[in-house]
Amino acid sequence: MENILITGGAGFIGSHVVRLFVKKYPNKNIINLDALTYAGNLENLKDIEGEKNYTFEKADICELEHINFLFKKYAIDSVIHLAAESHVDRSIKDPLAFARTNVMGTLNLLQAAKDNWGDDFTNKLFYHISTDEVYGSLDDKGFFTENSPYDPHSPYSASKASSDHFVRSFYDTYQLPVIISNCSNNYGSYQFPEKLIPLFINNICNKKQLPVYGNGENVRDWLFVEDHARAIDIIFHNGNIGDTYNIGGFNEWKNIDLIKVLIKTVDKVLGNPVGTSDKLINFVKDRKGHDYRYAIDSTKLKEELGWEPSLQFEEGIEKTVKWYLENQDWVKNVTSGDYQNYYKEMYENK
Ligand code: NAD
Ligand code: TDX
Repeated sequence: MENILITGGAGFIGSHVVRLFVKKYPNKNIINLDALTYAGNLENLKDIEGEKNYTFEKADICELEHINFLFKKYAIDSVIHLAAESHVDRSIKDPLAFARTNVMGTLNLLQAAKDNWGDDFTNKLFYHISTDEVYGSLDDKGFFTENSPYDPHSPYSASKASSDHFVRSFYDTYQLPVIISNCSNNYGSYQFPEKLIPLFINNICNKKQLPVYGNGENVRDWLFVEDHARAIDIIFHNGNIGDTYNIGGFNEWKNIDLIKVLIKTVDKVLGNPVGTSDKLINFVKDRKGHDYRYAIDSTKLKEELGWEPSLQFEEGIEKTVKWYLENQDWVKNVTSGDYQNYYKEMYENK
């Protein structure tokens, strides 16, 4: 049986990828490796616990000896690498944590793959999951393509850019079989409520202010997380070794317009009169180095591998809002403890 190591599988996107692979491929062993940081939560995978082809290993990708041990223990054939520090605001406060996990952690995994796979890379693959933020910021025109130059601005995007470069260097230097994909902003179930969409859904439900950075004119390109997981499946199985694939939904929104859709949807689902939560919008100090616009051109993925997003945005947002409202235990669980300190420091003690 093929043994696939998925790192960061207890996080937001990783949990959707693990679930998809465990259910769709009963004849492949899925090993989920995750350090269970504040962002990792095994509750995200409760429905597949106990499946025969699924194993969880608590491990830190920065500990090379442990990673080497696990490569041997499970005779790992391929890696889908999602483990990372992923929140831009946290990277502004603590850039070193991002260099440690995103750069050194990725380099450790590459080194472990190279050392454990020896000279024979037949049926081996190191698939690295990255972000559109490595390409920097766009003005009102144009899109990021696979050939756009790297121009990261935040410590988060700089660390992801660096990890992408290390992945390519292992292909160029050692011919390690690698693929990279760079995706736009994801939304959907199990996203930690530090990111815009789950944070704002939760705040609207609790009648708390909605902190809009700057003038709210920044643009992001949003993709439903299950469409990202499907793209990862297709690229993992059919992508060209050495290639990069951009993943995005051609679905750009100014933050302020997106926030209005969120407010409308939450009010509708809660049965509130139209306009009830509009007054929660609160323009606050801008994020430092805030990138203006991200927009992905995913034509290559569509033309070469036949992937397309499956959902209209309003439909995806309604599904997401309902999920958060129906899963209040999950929300309460992840917003207790340390989250309260984070929230106070970010949004209240200013
Ligand atoms: P997340 O923060 O929800 O999850 C990250 C996971 O990695 C958590 O389970 C955490 O416990 C684990 N982790 C962190 N440090 C670790 C370490 N040292 N060792 C082992 N595990 C560790 O992140 P996400 O939003 O699901 O993002 C997953 C990946 O996708 C990241 O690489 C991110 O850069 C990339 N990405 C995210 C988005 C997005 O919109 N969220 C878009 C494009 C790309
Ligand atoms: O409180 C907020 N107020 C606000 O106006 C927050 C948390 C965000 N914003 C703005 C900043 C961005 O313009 O909303 C936009 C989206 O912010 P985030 O949800 O923090 O996402 P972003 O910074 O765009 O990065 C995300 O997409 C790319 C993920 O966090 C990354 O992991 C991914 O690589």
